[in-house]
Amino acid sequence: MIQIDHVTLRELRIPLVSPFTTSFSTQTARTLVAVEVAARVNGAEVTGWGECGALAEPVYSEEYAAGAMDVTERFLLPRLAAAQRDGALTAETVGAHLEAVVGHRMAKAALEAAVLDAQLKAAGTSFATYLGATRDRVPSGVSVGIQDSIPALLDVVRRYVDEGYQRVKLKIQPGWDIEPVRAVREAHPDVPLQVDANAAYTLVDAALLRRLDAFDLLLIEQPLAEDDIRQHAELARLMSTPMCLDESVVSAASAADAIALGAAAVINIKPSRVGGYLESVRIHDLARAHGTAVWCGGMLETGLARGANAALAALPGFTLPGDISGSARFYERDLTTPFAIEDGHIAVPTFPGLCEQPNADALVEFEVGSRVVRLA
Ligand code: OSB
Ligand code: MG
Repeated sequence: MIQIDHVTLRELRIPLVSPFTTSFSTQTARTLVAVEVAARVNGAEVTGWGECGALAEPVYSEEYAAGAMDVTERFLLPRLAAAQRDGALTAETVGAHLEAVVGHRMAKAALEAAVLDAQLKAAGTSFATYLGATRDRVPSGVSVGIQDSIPALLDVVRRYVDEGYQRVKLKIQPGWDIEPVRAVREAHPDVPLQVDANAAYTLVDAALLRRLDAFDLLLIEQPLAEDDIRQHAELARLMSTPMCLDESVVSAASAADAIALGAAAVINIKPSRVGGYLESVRIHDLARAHGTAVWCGGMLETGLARGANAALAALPGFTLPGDISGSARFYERDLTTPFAIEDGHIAVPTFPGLCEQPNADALVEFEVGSRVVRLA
């Protein structure tokens, strides 16, 4: 059982090494909320950390960083305070205590991660051990944003392939699809390649999207809107490229629907999007039972969550390389010891909990605001 004394919510703004452009935005910095939980576990004082996946603006999903901070303070933390007054709080019950609040999965995920981190640090247990991870390193994939030109794209992809990345994911959108994918495939005939549209197309584009079948892609990720699970199933029947869902899968329940409808041959499990690591494990288990491949997606995680994603991706059902690149792909300075890609892989952390204690100077450098909420 855990007893939280107070929670510090920090809004951080961390510059990116290069702009990251998707069909929904161009980011030059990662704005995120870091959750620090100061607690007692079996009498010992511990600090746990969680990172909220929400971006600065509600353009990937409906959540956004300032909103996550607000809902956490106003509606999530009071529920955890009530739960611990009843003496019933553990990381495993955080999800149930927050269930009455609709949505806000990224805010819930960050809080659950921070409580779980505190609990595992108190026990001296690594996240990989807690999860039952079966590998000590995971293959590293890279997500490549939309570029200004095809030569610029080829330069960027060449650099990542030379760094050892095991698969390349290209962001696509209408007007930046067939030709960039063709150019990368011609330059790298053997590289494992996939595309991500972030919901930029409609079923009317089916004939265009079918042309991607010529490029031997591992999968196409989320071509249609978040709500269009049934339409993804229709599109999947029209294409030979395996259909993968990201935005549409927000829970184990929606994953079950997507699998049953034939909308997802593959699922991108992004812990923040689905409400946390524990729901991620449930989706992994469900997908594995159905023979549906999964891989671990990302939200430009800092060191507060990158290693935890690697531990999750070390479960046996994660059969495709994830968007778990080295810290240097996004950040010149990370909040923790940076994760480095070695021989195309990221090592699964062995330290207790989900992350290292963040560097205090880095927190100061990147902080744009903070709030302390007392629970005890
Ligand atoms: O769709 O997977 C996505 C980043 C922000 C929002 C959505 C997505 C992404 C990425 C980057 O593709 C994944 C990463 O390396 O963190
Ligand atoms: Mg995606």
